[in-house]
Amino acid sequence: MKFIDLRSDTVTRPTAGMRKVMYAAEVGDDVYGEDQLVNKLQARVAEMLGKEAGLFVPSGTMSNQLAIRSHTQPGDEVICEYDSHIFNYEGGAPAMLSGVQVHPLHGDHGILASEQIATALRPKDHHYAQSRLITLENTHNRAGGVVYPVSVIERVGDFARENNLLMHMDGARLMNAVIASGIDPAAYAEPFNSVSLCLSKGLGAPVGSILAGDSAFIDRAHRFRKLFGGGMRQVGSLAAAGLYALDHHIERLAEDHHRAKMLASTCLELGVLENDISWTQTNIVLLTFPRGNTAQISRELKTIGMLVSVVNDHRIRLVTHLDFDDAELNRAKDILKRVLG
Ligand code: TLP
Repeated sequence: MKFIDLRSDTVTRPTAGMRKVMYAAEVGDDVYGEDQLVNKLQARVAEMLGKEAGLFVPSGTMSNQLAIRSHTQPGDEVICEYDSHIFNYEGGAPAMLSGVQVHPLHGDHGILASEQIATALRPKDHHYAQSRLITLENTHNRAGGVVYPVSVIERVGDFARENNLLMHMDGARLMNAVIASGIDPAAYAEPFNSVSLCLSKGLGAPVGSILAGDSAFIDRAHRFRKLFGGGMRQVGSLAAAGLYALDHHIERLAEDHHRAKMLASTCLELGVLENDISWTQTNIVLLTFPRGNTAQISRELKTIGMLVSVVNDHRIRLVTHLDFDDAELNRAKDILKRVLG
């Protein structure tokens, strides 16, 4: 039986076209800066985000952690959202790799407003950790793929500038936000000192993220990439996959969003959609259940061919992606009705 795999948009396999460019890629040693495809990919993403430079790194986690390490000193404080990936899913790395303290705030569906961030700002007093960095996640994964309103980001940016704080965007799924809103990636990125964009989520590349920022920042991040063990050698074939993803897999994210909406409306009919359907804005659907049921439901879904993510004891996540087509959508709706109807 072929499973319908909705655990994440990271589960996609390179398409035939992508494999072809990977096979044909000319490679060089990127630690020497000699891999031309890596250089091209870094420059292309930096330009797309309106930043001076980019750095190819193995994962979204490394990208976020390099940003934190490069922006902060040990003992600083990083303000983030309570459900953010940085706070929940990166193994406590800010404490371990950067020696910083994380100050999480509960957003509204993952969205932090500047007024709320203002309440977290530490006084300039030796009792306190020094607030240094604000991180925002766009789209917000645990909130269900919610798109950050650009006006909210701009106000947070003004607040950060007025208070001498730096800004990092975890834009693992930034292109989903771009396609859902029609807003230019550079407009989203403008208030941020750094942006991390994943190629291995909705964009369908097998590996890699790009961290972008100004040249001095990227130079620092480059040093920390080496120190964290992320210097890579002949990775042009991975960069080729990333370039292919940028050429072929951005516009099509709209299909993933449409299929997510279709799944959400089935879940709504079944009474298990967590939020109002207007919150299903991109490729993530959150399902809600009485506490304690989710592991059992996930096992039942698996028995008849569907894989999902159990987020916790009352929430299941479905993520649509490149390898999930209309035929699978119809099958997925049937499976959901059979198990949850
Ligand atoms: N998210 C994964 C899991 O770790 C939860 C997923 O399946 O969604 N930022 C955000 C917003 C992410 O969702 C992820 C991956 C990352 C960073 C980290 O990327 P990787 O897995 O490349 O380290």
